[in-house]
Amino acid sequence: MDAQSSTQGRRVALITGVTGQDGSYLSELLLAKGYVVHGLKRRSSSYNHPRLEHILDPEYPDSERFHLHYADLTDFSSLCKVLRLTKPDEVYNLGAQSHVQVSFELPQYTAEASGVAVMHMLEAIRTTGLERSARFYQASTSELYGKVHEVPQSEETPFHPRSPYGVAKLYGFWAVKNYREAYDMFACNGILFNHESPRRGEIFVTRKITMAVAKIKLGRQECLMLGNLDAQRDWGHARDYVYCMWLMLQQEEPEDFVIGTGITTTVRKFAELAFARAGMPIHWEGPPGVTEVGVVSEGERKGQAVVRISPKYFRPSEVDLLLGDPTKARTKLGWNPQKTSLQQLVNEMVDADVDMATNPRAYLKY
Ligand code: NDP
Ligand code: GDR
Repeated sequence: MDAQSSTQGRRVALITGVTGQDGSYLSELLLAKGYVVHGLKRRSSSYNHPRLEHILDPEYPDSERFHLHYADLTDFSSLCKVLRLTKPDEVYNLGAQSHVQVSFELPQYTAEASGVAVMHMLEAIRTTGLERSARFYQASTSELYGKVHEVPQSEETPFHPRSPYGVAKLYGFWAVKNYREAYDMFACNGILFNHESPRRGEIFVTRKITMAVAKIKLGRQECLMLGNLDAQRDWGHARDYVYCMWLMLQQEEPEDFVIGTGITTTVRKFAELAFARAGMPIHWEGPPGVTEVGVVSEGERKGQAVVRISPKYFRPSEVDLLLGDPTKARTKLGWNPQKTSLQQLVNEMVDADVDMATNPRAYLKY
């Protein structure tokens, strides 16, 4: 396909990580805005883009403007090839090994896919001669703050990452700043706090909880195992956050922005809200010394959902408290940090998971 000849004057976007949670929402947003959207997909031995299935359906109104290309962030030549073919006006670098706990198991790969790959993308843009025309968004993260030095966390708060993932993302953050300063590229970091949705990956804590709510309610799962219940996160909705990514690339000058709701909640509270949505009180269980409650008999916990604390899910070093200060995004971008409340997010995720657990094709709706 000659990608350029089919743009018909439309703006062109390239999304790495298009098969992920954010990639799917961003694709919908950009297609609705009239863009031609190109996405990178990795080769996999099995079908790996269920979050895009509805967009790939020829019945989807903008399907003909959506294109997938094989590439990998760790393969520089594949990035140059896709950039040369598509000549994007906007590049959204969302691809990463994005799981914090997994990054302790795969530190080197995480460094490459979530850190050095940012340099690959920036350098590939220069190599293909797009550095004056293409605007670049980097998916930076509140994990950069890591160990708590100040709350709420703003664009001025110092970084202290607490995982190989955070360290890799720190490299990417500074690569973006450096290319902006050195080559005058339009490159921005969005420092995004946690954002969730029914499309969230299944091993992140919110989705793990809401899927368990659905399965326990339907009698298909006995209990939910969790790690640190006291961690506090600033959770927003992914759909609201991808809009902010787009806004950042529409500004006159490239700048970095913190994106969060300004409200923080414990993992424990999220679980309570999720099980309450399905009408189930929680019975907390855990090894003595780890929680206040020991394991009890089935009779004692009748009618309650069992949530068991397991040290298996504790991290070698934890990020205890994240709370974003979205003042700059609110004032400069006109972005509304509280468009979706936590209760609305929990309700949407639980309801979707109950629906999907009973109807296997229901995922196409979410
Ligand atoms: P997901 O884990 O849902 O998606 C990650 C995407 O990256 C997937 O499309 C994945 O492909 C792709 N990917 C992974 N490794 C490679 C590689 N080597 N080459 C090409 N693509 C690769 O993440 P989210 O959508 O939740 O997050 C998007 C980005 O934002 C990530 O960079 C994440 O680190 C960052 N971020 C996320 C936050 C959140 O709360 N969601 C908060 C702050 C930052 P595949 O489907 O094949 O695995
Ligand atoms: P996080 O998200 O590490 O903040 O990274 P995750 O949902 O994995 O963990 C949030 C908090 O919950 C605690 N926790 C558990 N976590 C998981 N995954 N599974 C459990 O069973 C469990 N029990 C308790 C964790 O210890 C942690 O404190 C996400 C990712 O999307 C990153 O890519 C992104 O950069 C940051 O958010 C902002």
